[in-house]
Amino acid sequence: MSPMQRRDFLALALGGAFAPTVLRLLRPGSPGPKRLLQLNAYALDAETPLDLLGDYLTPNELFFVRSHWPPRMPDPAAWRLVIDGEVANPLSLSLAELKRLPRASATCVLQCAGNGRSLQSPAVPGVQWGSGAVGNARWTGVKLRDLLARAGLKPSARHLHTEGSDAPPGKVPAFRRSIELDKAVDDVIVAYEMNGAPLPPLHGAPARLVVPGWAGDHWMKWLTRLSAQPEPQTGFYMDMAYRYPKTPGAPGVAFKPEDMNPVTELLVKATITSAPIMAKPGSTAVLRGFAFSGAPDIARVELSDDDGATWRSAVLDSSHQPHSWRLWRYEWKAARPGSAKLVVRATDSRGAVQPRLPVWNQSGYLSNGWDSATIDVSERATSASNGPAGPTAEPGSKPPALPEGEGKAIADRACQLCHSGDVLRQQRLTERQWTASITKMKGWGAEVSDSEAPRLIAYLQEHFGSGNESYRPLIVRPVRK
Ligand SMILES: Nc1nc2c(c(=O)[nH]1)N[C@H]1C(S)=C(S)[C@@H](COP(=O)(O)O)O[C@H]1N2
Ligand SMILES: [Mo]
Repeated sequence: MSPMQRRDFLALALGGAFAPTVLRLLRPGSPGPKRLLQLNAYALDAETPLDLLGDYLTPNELFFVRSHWPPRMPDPAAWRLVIDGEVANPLSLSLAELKRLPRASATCVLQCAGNGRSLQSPAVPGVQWGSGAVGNARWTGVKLRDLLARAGLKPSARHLHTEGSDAPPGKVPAFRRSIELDKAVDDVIVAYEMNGAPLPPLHGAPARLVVPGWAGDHWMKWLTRLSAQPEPQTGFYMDMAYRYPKTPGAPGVAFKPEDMNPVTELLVKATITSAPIMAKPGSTAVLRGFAFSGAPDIARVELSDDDGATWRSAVLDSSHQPHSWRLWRYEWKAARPGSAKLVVRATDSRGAVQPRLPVWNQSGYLSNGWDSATIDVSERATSASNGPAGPTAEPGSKPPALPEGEGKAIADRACQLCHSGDVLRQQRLTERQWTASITKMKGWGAEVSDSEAPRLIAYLQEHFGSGNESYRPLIVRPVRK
């Protein structure tokens, strides 16, 4: 359990009014309610509670959602996928035509580059994902290699520019991306099915890219165009965003774009999905989780109860495909009474070892520090296990308003063009970070006059400054099949 989730759990467990709910959730074998934790009402950002990520395949209705802005979902009957650029025969395919081409499947992990952002220290701006912006699914569609062969790829093509049907509000730059052609023709799929069902609208229907081993920003949803080009795509979402330090620096010191490389492969990472919170001395505690990497497989998952001095291997599940996750299971012998902290790390099939701390970067990408669980060893232990993180509100309830204050009206008007107030409520930023964010957002169309800016920044800094511990994902998104 991450520190944030543990805090949530403790807040839940200690809140008297919620005690009956907590007891119900903690009853051994109780599956608990199944729902996503919504971090942003619009554009929708919702993560999966870790206790629901215990299966090899993540069910579609529990799969995390991350969209930059409200989708414009294509009408499947009118939809076409255009393939053009450096090709001899440009194509325009209907969904029926796409489905007539040879089928290909892959079971692999989709993880948002920002998963685990809330664990970066010092805090960074953005949707404060816990550890659940990740899932493993079976994707089916057509190999990109086959499509490009049909289109007659020219040797001048080096990069594949990708576009979806969604468009940003205001002056926000479009989410345009590109992928190196070597990767595109290796194992990328244009997928129209997810876990055997038609690709759900929130996940990119009628078709999306599946880029095994690479972070979610490459997995274009609501795909409309693939264009083979000699050069990579340019613009904010290539040149500024989705970049990761070439070499680690001092935490809190922003990197220049040229000191970073584009985010491509995922980093090796193990996550705990279930662990007891108490155990009797002499008993055996079972911990479970998943592990994945940008490498095709995980070689080892190890746990330590002495802060990394000694490690013992977990048992890896046999279910596996290249770039899917490995479920793991570990039995820990509870010895002395007291509080024990177990940490977990994974090693991938290329020998990369998960680090104790993630590499700090100003966007909080690819956070992969050791996960941990704390077990209280006591004669009085019952068989409680870690329940789901959050929520503290009933499904369907409205997000709370922003706190009263001089700048509230400005925040209500200017910030919520692109995202709900939830995103403000979860930040923990310094005045400097708020100032930089407001400058960026003004460039993107947020209407903040020069006289309003200082009042807005003071308001945000007062309520959502570093040290803001008030945020919890409060809104539960009911699951619809
Ligand atoms: N068209 C489009 N595709 C997109 C996005 C988007 O905002 N628009 N978000 C990307 C990001 S950042 C991620 S992490 C994944 C999330 O996919 P999911 O919502 O199916 O989990 O979609 C990617 N594809
Ligand atoms: Mo993402």
